[in-house]
Amino acid sequence: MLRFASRTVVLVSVVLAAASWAQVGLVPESTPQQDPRRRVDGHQLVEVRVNTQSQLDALLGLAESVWSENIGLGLLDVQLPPGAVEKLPELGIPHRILHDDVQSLIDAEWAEIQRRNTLRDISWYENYHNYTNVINYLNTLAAAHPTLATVEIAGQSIEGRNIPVIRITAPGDASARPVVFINGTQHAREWISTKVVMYIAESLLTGYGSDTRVTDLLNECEVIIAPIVNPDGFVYTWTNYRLWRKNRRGGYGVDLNRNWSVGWGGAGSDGFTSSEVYRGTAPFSEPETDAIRSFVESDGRVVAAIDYHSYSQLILWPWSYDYLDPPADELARFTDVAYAMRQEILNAGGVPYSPQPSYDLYLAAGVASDWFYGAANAFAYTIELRDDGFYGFELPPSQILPTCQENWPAFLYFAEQAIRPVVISIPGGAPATASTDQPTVFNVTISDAASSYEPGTGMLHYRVGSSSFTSAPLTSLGGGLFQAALPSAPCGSSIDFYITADSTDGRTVSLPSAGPDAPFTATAVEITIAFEDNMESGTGAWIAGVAGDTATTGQWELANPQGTAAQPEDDHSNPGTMCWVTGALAGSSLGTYDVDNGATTLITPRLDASPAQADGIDAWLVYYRWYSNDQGAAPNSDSMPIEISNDDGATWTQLELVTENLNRWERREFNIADFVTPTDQIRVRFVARDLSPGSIVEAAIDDVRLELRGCACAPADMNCDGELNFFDVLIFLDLFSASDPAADFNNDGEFNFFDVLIFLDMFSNG
Ligand code: 0X9
Ligand code: ZN
Repeated sequence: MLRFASRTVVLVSVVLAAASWAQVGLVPESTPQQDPRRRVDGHQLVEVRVNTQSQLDALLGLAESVWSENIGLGLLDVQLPPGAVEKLPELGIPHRILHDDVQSLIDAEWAEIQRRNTLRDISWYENYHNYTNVINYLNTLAAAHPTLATVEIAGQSIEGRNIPVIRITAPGDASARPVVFINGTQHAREWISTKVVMYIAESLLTGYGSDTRVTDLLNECEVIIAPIVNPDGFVYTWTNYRLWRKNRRGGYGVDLNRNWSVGWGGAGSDGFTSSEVYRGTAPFSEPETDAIRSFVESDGRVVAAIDYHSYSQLILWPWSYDYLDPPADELARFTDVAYAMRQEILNAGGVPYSPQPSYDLYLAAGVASDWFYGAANAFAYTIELRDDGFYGFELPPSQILPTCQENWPAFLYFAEQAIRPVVISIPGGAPATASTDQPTVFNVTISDAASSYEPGTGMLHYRVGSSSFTSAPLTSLGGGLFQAALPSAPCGSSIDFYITADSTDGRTVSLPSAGPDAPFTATAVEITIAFEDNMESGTGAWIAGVAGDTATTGQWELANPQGTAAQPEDDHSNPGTMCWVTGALAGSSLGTYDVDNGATTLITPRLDASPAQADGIDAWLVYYRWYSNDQGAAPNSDSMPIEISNDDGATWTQLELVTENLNRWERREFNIADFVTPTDQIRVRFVARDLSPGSIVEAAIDDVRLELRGCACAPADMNCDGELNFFDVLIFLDLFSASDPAADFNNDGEFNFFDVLIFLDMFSNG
């Protein structure tokens, strides 16, 4: 049972009311008189590969600090003191030096911060700022938006510094609005996290009233942002040691992200004060974590949270303290929203962030996001910001703004999804083409973690050409999975569509969110199946295994797979049982028949895509794939390249590099011309590989097709003579008055004004 402590919240008097942003950005950082900062001259940043626990133990004895996320077997970034790197060969640990002198990284960063301090006209997000400056900037932001924001103090650190939070919501009574809580800098050295959450605060404040999504969001919820949860540690990184992680308890420090109660004391935390992951003497023994806990509990409205860290570019969901997943519907929601956030980041021109369960990285007991999810019942992620390890914690000031900009749309999406009760997604992506003679079927998921989906309200809305929208209910396939079917339509016509679902409290959620104002669009095309194999009738001309393959188990085979936690029990075809799979047997453990010690290659028969060289015809490759690499001792260290050749296998071009671990069949389709010129020498190969010992790799392929899609004649070219003229109009009118299906341009079974409209539309648009 949770104990909800009540706490009086102190309103901070807001200062600097009239200051402009630029002024605040130019407040000079205080430079200590005599520089007491600890130096780490000669320390090296080294990438190592540890294969055994005893190697890991020896390495941890040598290392000053582990920088990478992954404190386990496999690849690690470690900071080594002078002389340590020479000991790696005798321990049998292969290594690569990433930076020869960590101090020079720190010096370069400091020099750049000083240089930028002298620049005029740079925004607050183009340089790092110290604690005092952050607090001033936060107060200034609130003062500039007094109807939207208030700053409060959640509590004090061990050394008595304030832990501020800013509440942001639309004017009016906010007491019933759900709260989205985000924080930065639990870990002192992860400076970028403070910048990102401040940027989110400022974007919300400036977007209210001008950006409809922000306005809607703040009308519906309150966002609470704690930019610096660990003020003492943060100050210490500025004044004493740049690479300090923990709080300042006793001078040795407690890792605040091991001090939360859920799973406290377990794996990936330590009872020794000297450890980087020292958990403290009890859950919430530290005033910093306790302040946030009681703030959140006394508020009582938090429904979603993100704890921002750096680095590694990851989007992590629970659980972190053990190899456990949330219940299936909540897991689907975590997975879907995380992949959508990744896409938002990419769409903003950002760098790739990998979505995955926290435990995939390593177990870490007592982390904030487990507490938010497990104790506060919130939809909670940990996000590891830039970079991927080149600069690590010393992310150059030039990357602050890009990191903020890429994370803002991901946050906005997250907050919208988190406060809205129902989340709709299309797992394989919205179809880009539809058929001229049969419905185009695709899957839709409606994730319903909050049990607030109103059954039966899932709808597909579509229109052919510029007619009005028709609505059709989705067909339930069970477990939150639905099927939608676009109607067939005349070749070349466009079909706009969107999906909606209602929540039990009467709200309608739409995908895309703007519904009819910005729908998906598919183009109707004639589809000729040039090749199709559901794998039910033998291996045919498929090639399983090539010279150079190195896998010793789990080679590709055509079989009816035995289901495990990593591979499917059922193939994809219905009816059917057979698919290509990497070792079909289940074996005694997950690691028995997975891919081990190298690569195994599967190549399709030679496919003829040459008709696609004609005008208006595209050759599309369609397949269903299964991939799993998120279990075992070194999860997510492998990937499966899928490549295409147009010269019978002499050269290859990548179609996709599979890393998703959705543990379900996924449909993928590619327009071949986007990758290689379509020829009659097309082959596709699937390379499942285990490059990292200890990683479980399973893959499967089914239902491969080559489809030729296009329009032989323009849709209004009724006699198909390549010209649009009076004769086509005549033919159309004839067919129309005879109620011939060929004149039913919106395929609704009726012959009316809309069909004429669509015909005329197509006639005038060619
Ligand atoms: O170890 C942590 O606290 C976080 N990584 S960091 O490098 N910023 O310190 C990650 C915590 C998320 N949970 C797991 N990775 N299990
Ligand atoms: Zn961290």
